Parts: sequence; C-alpha cells; structure tokens
Amino acid sequence: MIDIILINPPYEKVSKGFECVDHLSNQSPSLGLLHLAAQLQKDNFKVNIIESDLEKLSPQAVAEKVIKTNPRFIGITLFTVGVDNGVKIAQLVKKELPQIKVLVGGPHISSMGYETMKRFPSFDLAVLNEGELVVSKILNNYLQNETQTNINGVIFRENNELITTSPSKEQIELDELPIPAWDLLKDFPNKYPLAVFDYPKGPVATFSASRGCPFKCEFCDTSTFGTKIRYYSPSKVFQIMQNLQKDYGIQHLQFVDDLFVANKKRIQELCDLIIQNDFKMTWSCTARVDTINLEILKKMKQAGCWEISYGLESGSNQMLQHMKKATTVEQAKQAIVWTHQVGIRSKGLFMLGYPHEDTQTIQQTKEFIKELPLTTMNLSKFTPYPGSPIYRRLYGTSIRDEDWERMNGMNFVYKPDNISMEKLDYEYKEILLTFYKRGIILRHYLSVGLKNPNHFLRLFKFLLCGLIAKWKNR
Ligand code: B12
Ligand code: SF4
Repeated sequence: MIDIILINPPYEKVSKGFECVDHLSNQSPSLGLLHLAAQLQKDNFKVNIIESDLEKLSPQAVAEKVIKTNPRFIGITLFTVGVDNGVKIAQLVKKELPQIKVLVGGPHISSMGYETMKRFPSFDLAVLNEGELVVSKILNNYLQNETQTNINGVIFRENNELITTSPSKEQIELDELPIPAWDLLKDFPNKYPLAVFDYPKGPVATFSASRGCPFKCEFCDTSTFGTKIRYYSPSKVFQIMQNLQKDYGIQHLQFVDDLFVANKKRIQELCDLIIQNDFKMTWSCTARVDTINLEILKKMKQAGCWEISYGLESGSNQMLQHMKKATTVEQAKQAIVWTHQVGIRSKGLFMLGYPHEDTQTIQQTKEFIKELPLTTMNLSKFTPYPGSPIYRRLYGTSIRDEDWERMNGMNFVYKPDNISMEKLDYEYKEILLTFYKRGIILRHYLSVGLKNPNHFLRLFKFLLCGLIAKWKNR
C-alpha cells in the first residue's frame, strides 16, 4: 500500500493555443519531490510521484489517480503558478477521501505559506523551506495522532486554528541526503529531456550541487534556500555524476543550482576530479558574470562544461542598478567573450518590463544582445514572484492572487510607468526575432542538431502537431 503520493501539479507552461511547444520545452522533473521521496523511502514509507504535466494529466485526472490509490497522505509542490491547480487537486481528492492529509511545500509556500494556508482550507500542513529533515516526522505524528508542535518550520491546522511553529534552525548536510529517487519516475530518463537544442546528447538529468545564493537581486525569489549558500562536496557531486551514468546512462547533466559557480576553488576541485578520472559527461550550469574568470572557464571546458547560463537581465546599467544585480554591462560583455573564447556555449537570461523599463533601456538591451557572441538566450516577461524583494516593494505583504496562474514569466502581469503594454509585447517579439534571425544562431542549432538528430525529431513533432492543430481549427 502506498503511504504518500507526491505531486507536481500541472501548470501553464506555454500560452494557450501554443501547447505544441511542449515538444520543444524543458521537461525536467521536480528535484524537490525526488529528494523528499528518497528521504521518505529511507524512512520506510512507500512513495509514488505524479509529474502531472509530463504524464499529461489534468487536475481531475491527478485526483482520480490519487483516489484510486487511496494513500494516507499527498504532498504537493507549489510554484506560485501551480497553486490554483494544487488547490483543485486537494479539493477533489478530499471530497472522496476526507481523512487524507494534504501537505504542501515549495517556493510559493516558503514565501507565502501563511497566507496560502489561510485561504485554502484543503491544505492541512505547509512546510516552509527544505523538507527532507521534517517530512517523515510529520507523517509519523499524523499516524500516531500526535500534534505537530514539535516540528519546526511548519504551519498546520489544529482545532480549526492555524498554528505556526518556530523557524527551523537545523542545517541540512547536503552530502548526507539520500540520492534523489529517480527510480520512481516512469520512463526516466527518456521522457524528461531539457529544452530542444539545449543539450548535446541525451539522456539528460538535472541536479542541484548547492542550495542558496548570497546575492540579493531584487527580482529573485530565494525564500526556500536563503542567502547562505551550502554545498555538496566536489567528491559527492562527482559520485552522483558517476551513478547517474552507470544507473541511467546519463550523458548530459544540467546543474540547476541558483549559482553553480559561486566558489571557484570548489568548482576547480570538481573539474580536477572529472579530468583526472577521464570521466566523460557533458554538463551545463549557472554562473554570474562576476564569479568566473578565464582560468576557471578553461578548466570547466576541459571537464566537459557545455553551456553556462548567465543572468544578464538587461543591456542597461541603469536597469541593472534598479534590479540590484550588482554587475555591469561591461562585466557581462567580458564574461561572454571569455566563455566564447574557451569554447563553452553561453545562454543569456534576460528580462523585459522591470520597473523603470522604457524604450531607451530596451534599445540598449537590443544593441547589447546584437554585440554579444551568445549562443542562445531566454527572455522572460518580468514577473514579481512572491518571495522576491521586488514583490514586497511593489505590493507590500498584501496577497495578490488574481495573477498567480499567469506567473510563469510568459505574461506581463506588471506594467512599468513609462511604456505601454502594446509596446512591451511588440518589443518582446522584436528582441527574440532579431536574436534568432542571426546566421550564427541558426548555424549553432544546425550543428547541435546534426550531432544529435533527436533535436530535429522534436522540431518535426512540434511542426506536425502545429499543422494538425491548424487543420482541426479550419
Ligand atoms: C530547476 C528549476 C526549474 C526547472 C524545473 C522545475 C521543477 N519542476 O522543479 C524548470 C526549468 C522546468 C523551471 C521552470 C520554471 N520555473 Co523554476 N526554478 C528552478 C530552480 C533553479 C531550481 C529548483 C530546484 O530543483 N531546486 C532544488 C530542490 C531540491 O528544491 P525545491 O524544489 O524547492 O524543493 C525543496 C523545498 O522547496 C521543499 N518542498 C518542495 N516541494 C515540497 C512539497 C512538500 C509536500 C514538502 C513537504 C516540501 C516541499 O522541500 C524540497 C527539498 O528540500 C529554482 C530556484 C530555486 N532556488 O528554487 C527556480 C524557481 C523555482 N523557478 C521559478 C519559476 C518562476 C519558474 C517558472 C514558473 C518560470 C520561469 N521563468 O522559469 C517556470 C515554470 C515551471 C514549469 N514547470 O513549467 C521560481 C519560483 C518562484 C515562485 N514563487 O513561483 C524559482 C524560485 C526561481 C526564482 N529564484 O525566482 N524551473
Ligand atoms: S538572480 Fe541569481 S545571483 Fe541573483 S539572487 Fe537570484 S540566484 Fe542569486
């Protein structure tokens, strides 16, 4: 019998009418749920995971699956964009299984746990921040009809009241965590590719080799892991890489740390281990433009680093200052040139529509993008996520839930003072078109696709799906 089902609820990944883009998009599973599942299994609980989007399940279908299995608990991971569907699942399940306990956690809960619990009575208990150290204790308390007051860092219901316990002071030793339970995922790794053209050769996996980020970019939600960065040791990371290759045939690993290159010495040690053991796996990671130098980049290239994502955000120094990014356009240029020079691909992450954005700052961003030898880019529509300092600056602590379902970086939910929505929408498309029309970018896609035709197959499926949709709507 299954004790707990962990659920990643469905959420809008692409705008309505563009579902075919699923064939191209990132299909990574929730690492948070995989970590929790591993811990629960270690503590002798029987666990299932539902990756709703990847299994193409609506909230109703997820609920039906849960009801059929009839577990004692469900645990839902919540980004802001997934809250509405998470609530739907909990309500539908509770209608049929009123005794079930619903646990929630994830970035939305770490930043807005109390407000969310207050609004949605179908959630029984919220875990603020990391879950591994407390989740089994919580289940045991429920199973023994005990109160949860002895667990730090949770909010729960008792006698129709919400009780918040003191923040947890316990520190997780990352090296001691069990390895994420990838074995629980149906068809892992083949059903979980990264975005098309974003890896050289699959199968792929994701892993976070650290937690937390010491920087304070104003738009960033760091509420789950905080500003004190903690690391897996280089030898443990290397061991996990080896296991992923041995057990699942992984060829490419994407490190999803907030800031993978935070400590150069540590990255150097990891690279040395990879090089000395002649271990063959490509990987991609995140860095800031001010945490790398030519020397570390060369070492990373030698150790298999394929792509680095940099949060470049804007081509305007004024905007970077407004965002409290603590980097400059000049540093960004240097970092991208160095990365290009050593032969690592660079992905620029940009944001459009931050407070103070206007036509002039957009023009600066366009010129900046044109000048850089970037291999790829990502442009998100600025979204004030709860948990980010900008959310508090714009809205205080008041809860603004009307836009939660649209908070995925693909909708403008905020309008800067000096530019219209129409102009922002226009410029959004313009920036992407200008970037992707360049010959160098097309050559990059061609070269990745020729080395691994699977990318072209995904592109073909996307086009076919688009044609069928068009034909149906005739
Ligand atoms: C990898 C990643 C992705 C991946 C994979 C997402 C996934 N399903 O996990 C992809 C690329 C798909 C992705 C997409 C998006 N992401 Co993202 N992503 C991340 C990133 C960089 C790391 C997440 C991670 O793996 N962490 C490691 C694991 C171990 O931590 P965790 O998942 O938080 O889980 C722990 C706790 O939260 C808790 N917990 C979590 N769930 C539960 C459930 C229960 C029951 C319990 C008890 C505990 C618990 O315990 C876990 C173990 O300690 C984070 C940054 C961050 N620091 O969180 C952003 C982040 C989560 N993403 C964010 C956003 C906004 C998005 C998008 C909505 C938009 C966008 N611009 O990318 C999309 C849409 C999501 C989607 N599925 O389509 C925001 C979320 C903000 C918010 N309040 O919603 C973050 C925080 C980035 C940021 N700093 O602003 N993302
Ligand atoms: S944007 Fe990157 S560097 Fe800035 S706080 Fe977030 S994770 Fe850290």
